[in-house]
Amino acid sequence: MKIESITLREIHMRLKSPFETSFGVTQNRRILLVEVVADGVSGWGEVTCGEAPAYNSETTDTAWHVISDFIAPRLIGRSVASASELPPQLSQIRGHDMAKGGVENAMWDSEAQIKGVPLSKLLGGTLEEIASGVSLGIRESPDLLVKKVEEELRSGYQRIKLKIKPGKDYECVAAVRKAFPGTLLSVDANSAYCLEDAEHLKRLDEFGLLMIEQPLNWDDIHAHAKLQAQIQTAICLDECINNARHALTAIELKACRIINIKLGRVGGHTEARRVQEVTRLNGVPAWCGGMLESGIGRAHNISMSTLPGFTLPGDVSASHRYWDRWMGAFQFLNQFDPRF
Ligand code: OSB
Ligand code: MG
Repeated sequence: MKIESITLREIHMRLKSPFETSFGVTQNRRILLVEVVADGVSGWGEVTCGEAPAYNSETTDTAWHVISDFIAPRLIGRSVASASELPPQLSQIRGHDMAKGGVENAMWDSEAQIKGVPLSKLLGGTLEEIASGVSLGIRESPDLLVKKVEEELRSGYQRIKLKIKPGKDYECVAAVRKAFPGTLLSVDANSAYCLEDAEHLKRLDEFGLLMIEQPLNWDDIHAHAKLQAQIQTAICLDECINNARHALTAIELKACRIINIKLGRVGGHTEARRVQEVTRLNGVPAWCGGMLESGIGRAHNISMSTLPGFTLPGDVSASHRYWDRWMGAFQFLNQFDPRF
């Protein structure tokens, strides 16, 4: 398959309502879509970084720069037998995994179309149905949160994840747990705590949570190992895991008992599949994380979630929870909207 062209497009979409995490509030998204044409066939991918370097170090602008100036020039004109050959070609570019992932995943889409097989099957997916959870941003009050959880459970979601931060943790979780004693419930701190908070985090043990996601520093596997030894709730690592080596390190150090796999964070389908293999071979449950993607990123996430290692419900909730179809189109055409 000859890579003929790579086109980057920035689209602006406004979330139906603000999404608050411990690192900030997101309302207006600047998303990069990647179109790769190989053998005349167009494939699409999405770069999943945020607008600011708050979740990890990448941003919409760093991805634009790295794809335009380093990734695309290395790939255009090359021939590959599979999209899985792209990562070695990009290994001299350190980091920028979300930028790389957006391009690689577009190539996987081209390959699936050229070979006439669904992407999920091309990746080696075996599941015919996947379970879906939802991620709920931080709310004003525990009451509002409970109302929201009720609504999502009525829609059929199989796991509820609550974003937490210091001051918005114990009472919120207590209220939800009291209202829904049997629900599969987890929390995500996005690195809002430090090891000295271990006693405080231990208080969450009483709620029988499925997991606490990334409580400590975004790049500190060792500290999570120390915390996991002190709390009963399973730690799930998100930000800390950028590749299969990190996953193995975290498992061997007992820094977590569950792993969240995000396609962008690990640099695309090829590495995501390896991370999934490491978790599966070590008996560690994995699930697919989300990054408030548009439908293109979400479609890739869903294909990935059919691999056999994905044993827990993922953050693959419906696009209509975040996006209004008409608003999206409007923003796309109005690049000079003052809100951006
Ligand atoms: O940590 O999982 C996260 C959104 C933005 C940045 C980080 C995270 C999230 C989510 C959203 O939890 C999940 C989704 O896309 O539905
Ligand atoms: Mg997370």
